[in-house]
Amino acid sequence: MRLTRYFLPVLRENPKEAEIVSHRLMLRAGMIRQEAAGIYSWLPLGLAVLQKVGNIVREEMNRAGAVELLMPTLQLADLWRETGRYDAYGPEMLRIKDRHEREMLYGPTNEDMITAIFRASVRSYRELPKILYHIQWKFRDEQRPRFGVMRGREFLMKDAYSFDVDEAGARLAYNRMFVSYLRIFARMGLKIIPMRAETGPIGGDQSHEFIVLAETGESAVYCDRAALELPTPGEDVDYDGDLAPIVKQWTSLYAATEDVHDAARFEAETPEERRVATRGIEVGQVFFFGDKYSKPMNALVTGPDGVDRPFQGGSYGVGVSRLVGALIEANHDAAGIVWPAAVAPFNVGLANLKVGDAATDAACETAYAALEKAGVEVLYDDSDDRPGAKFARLDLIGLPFQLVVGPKGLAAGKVELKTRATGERVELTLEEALSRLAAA
Ligand code: 5CA
Repeated sequence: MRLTRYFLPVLRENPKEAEIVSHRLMLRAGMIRQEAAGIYSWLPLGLAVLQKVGNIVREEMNRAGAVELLMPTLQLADLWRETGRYDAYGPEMLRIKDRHEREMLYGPTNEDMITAIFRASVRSYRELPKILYHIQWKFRDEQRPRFGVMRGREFLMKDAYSFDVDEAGARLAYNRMFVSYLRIFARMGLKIIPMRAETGPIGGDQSHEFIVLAETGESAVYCDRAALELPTPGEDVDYDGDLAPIVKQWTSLYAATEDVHDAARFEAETPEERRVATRGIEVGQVFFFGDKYSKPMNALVTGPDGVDRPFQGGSYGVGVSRLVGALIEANHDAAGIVWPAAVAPFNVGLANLKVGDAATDAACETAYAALEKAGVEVLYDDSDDRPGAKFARLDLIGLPFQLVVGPKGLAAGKVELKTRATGERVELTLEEALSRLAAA
């Protein structure tokens, strides 16, 4: 992508409304624009990251055997009346009427709708187990939307739903999703800790929140430092095998959110030097809720014994748009964002230090074409801004590598390759630089 063709409205000043670093950097780097409280446009750079995050979630859901579908954002109130949630949900639910005065709502979650989808076609335990998911915008009219995309009103969520004939099956589905979450966040370079949590309006008797430790997080959390060193299951993890030992390993150390924290237990179970009391960002939450939705909605399956009973369910959410903010909280420095490669909007920023200089332009065009051909995503700064402005902008938007091409270096046969995370710069021939980037 050529910068002169792109849309990257970076801000020079620090926006006053931004209280935390990720919000400030997302606004400054031209990733988002606020349209109303807690409602954002995703500008091209922000959208590129949002899509990378969404794709990692999708790949890992598919690997774990979940199947993607897409449900609408707008839902009928009557559907939610079947489970009693239309009245229970309160002012966080955005209620709307269509032209026929039919009551509708902008979905804050989809348990009720997926249960209706299931009820319409599944009859027998032979069709189970199943896990269905979608990645769709949600709306929750949060009392205090804040911190940019971290607590928005409109936000992108991956929500998965599991269907099993009995509780033992549902616990297996929970484990599958639990392990897949460990992989999702590790692939993004995030250290997370699963913590016991309350179930809130989703309900059920078992739940874990997946928490990124961060001082700017919204929840107070308590955990054992040793959890940060646990191994992530590999790509070859057998989702049809026994996942209970992995889940047990990750849930045996003390880790709890404020709502369920038990100070006496924390002290008894955790050696003092390993006790961490800090704050965290909840990037995902998994719930086992049994027949909470299937029972009132009469979504029955015939078991092997010939008896019909409500299916046993769970739901599994990932805050896709919140993750973009959480990733910045975990990856930034004084100059700006430092994207982990897996979610970077481009791999390389190519800076032409003297647009109009024939040799520099030619070298940049060669580099640009070669990188694109090698499948390396590159943002080519072909603007006529001063070098200082180019460097500052590239540091701000945080691409993993900067390839800097100027007339002086070229005269000596060299370009400069900078690694954003370490600040390391090396002088190389253009060919060397290109082959390093193609291999990175
Ligand atoms: N139906 C269940 C799971 S599928 C559910 O709604 N779970 S949830 O309420 O925990 O939300 C799932 C994830 O969405 C949360 O872990 C969080 O990362 C994200 N999320 C929730 N509310 C917001 C919000 N207001 N802004 C941004 N992300 C949010």
